[in-house]
Amino acid sequence: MVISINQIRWTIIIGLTAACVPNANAQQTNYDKSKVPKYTLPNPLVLRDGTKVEDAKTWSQKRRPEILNLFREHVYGRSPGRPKAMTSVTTLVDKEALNGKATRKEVVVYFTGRKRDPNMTILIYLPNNRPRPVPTFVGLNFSGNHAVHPDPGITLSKQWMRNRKEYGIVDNRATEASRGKSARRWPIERIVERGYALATIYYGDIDPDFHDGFKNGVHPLFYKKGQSEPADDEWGSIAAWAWGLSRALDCFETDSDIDHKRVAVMGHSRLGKTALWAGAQDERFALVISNNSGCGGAALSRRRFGETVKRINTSFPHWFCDNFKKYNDNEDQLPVDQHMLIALIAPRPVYVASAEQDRWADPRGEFLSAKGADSVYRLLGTDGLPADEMPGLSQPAMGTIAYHIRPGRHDVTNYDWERYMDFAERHLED
Ligand code: GTR
Repeated sequence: MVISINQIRWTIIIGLTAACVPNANAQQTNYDKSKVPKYTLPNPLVLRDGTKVEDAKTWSQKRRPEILNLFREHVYGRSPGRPKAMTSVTTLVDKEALNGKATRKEVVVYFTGRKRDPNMTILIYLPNNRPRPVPTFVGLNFSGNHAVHPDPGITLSKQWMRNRKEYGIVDNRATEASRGKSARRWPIERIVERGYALATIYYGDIDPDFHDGFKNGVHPLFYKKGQSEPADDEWGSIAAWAWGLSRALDCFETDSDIDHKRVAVMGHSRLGKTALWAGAQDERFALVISNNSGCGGAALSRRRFGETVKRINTSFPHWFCDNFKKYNDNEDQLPVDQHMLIALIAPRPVYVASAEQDRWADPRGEFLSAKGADSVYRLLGTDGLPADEMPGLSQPAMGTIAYHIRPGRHDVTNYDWERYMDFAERHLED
């Protein structure tokens, strides 16, 4: 083989570039706690005009709507409500799923009532050992409903999915080999054994997770005449996913199997950000769980530790509303920080969970944010977060706000789920 000088030159250049990129990124990402800048968080209990919030009425009538509006305007964007023509159809019921321990259902939701428009399929497992209606965990999934359990009765998703060989996803579509590939993150047998139902939806049914200028997914269903993408203060993908969760709750209200007053919304990572925003806006969610949600989720933006506002807006320009980009490298100007997102959930129970190795999501920032909502929870007569300092590994602090950090990486583990069910038992059982 003859190698030309030019080939050698290019190899060196490519090699150097590859070697430099991770270093450049490493320099931009701060993982040093001594380099966290000094910052002042906005006080959730002071109105924008400087008035102190000293009672529950001022919180719920003035400050809560004010904060909600700020998050809509500057962070996630405004979303539409429930479409009038929305319909749902139960397409499948198997009372003998999981060896007779559960009933499996699938409900297809037609957002506009028209079959050709985007629609979502809710997969539901109900415990057979508990009288209905049952309290329910609802959460979006990353890889399709068929991936949460090897159960061959689950309908295989036909939606676009990011290619992933090890998940059996070929040409952006799931295959039979995709079944059960994320079952590790969804301990369905344990959930039904502990007496809860699980409802889950593929998030790509609502909006496929890539930046296409909002041509696919639910956004175009709501464009005004002549509009081709959301305005600066209108919903990005996270808000659309959260909107889908609220539409699932609309369906639960008419489903006699599900206790719609006892629905816990749970999500991991970008879907943890989504669960928080869904729970913050929609007070019908009785309990909210953020698993390793990080930047734009539970973690405080002002700490700029791990993933930053600029970084997330650059890697995922479609997740937040366009106004959020104004805060790239400019976090101190944000009229909110993420502790106020958690405060919006008050006085309903909220669980924030971190993982030790998940520094990208800033575990300490997640804890401080949960703690930062404590004053609102206490004003509303609850016990808030019973921890002044960050608890040690696997030592959950559980009040009406709960927090834990467990060993290991960015993931959802059985440990996480068991704690969420302990928390639900504490708050959702009579
Ligand atoms: C990462 C992103 C995080 C988190 C994560 C995920 O790439 O930077 O904010 O959302 O993806 O959702 O898995």
